[in-house]
Amino acid sequence: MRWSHILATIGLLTSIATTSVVAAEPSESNPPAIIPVAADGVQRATITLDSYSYAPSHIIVEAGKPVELTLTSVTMMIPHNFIIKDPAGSLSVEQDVSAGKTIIMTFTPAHPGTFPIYCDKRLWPLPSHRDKGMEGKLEVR
Ligand SMILES: [Cu+2]
Repeated sequence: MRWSHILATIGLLTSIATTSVVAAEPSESNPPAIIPVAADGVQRATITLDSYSYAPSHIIVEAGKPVELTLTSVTMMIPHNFIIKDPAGSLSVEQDVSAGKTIIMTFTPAHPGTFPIYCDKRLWPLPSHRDKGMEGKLEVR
């Protein structure tokens, strides 16, 4: 009797866990952030780096105007970086962000497109931070 009750409880907990995972999957953890163009023509945004995420993880900017990102790490120990690479070569950004530091960086995306943002740090032989979910995307319109 008791054993069957325990099994039923485990089954219930498992179904709750499964449900929450499924519910979280279809949408991104953060909605896309449309970065406004300031009066001086600069598109400014703040991105928080944690282990292992960027927030917001999906940012939308306009082509041909400078983007100024404030990268704030909220980790205690783990260093991260912020990489954007266009395989076609129109965009190449790479910035280290040490634990607990804030760094301001600027770049100007020349062409529209959607480019991956990721952290390629890894403690060998563990998976890279990107493999642990530390990635996002830059959408240039
Ligand atoms: Cu990282």
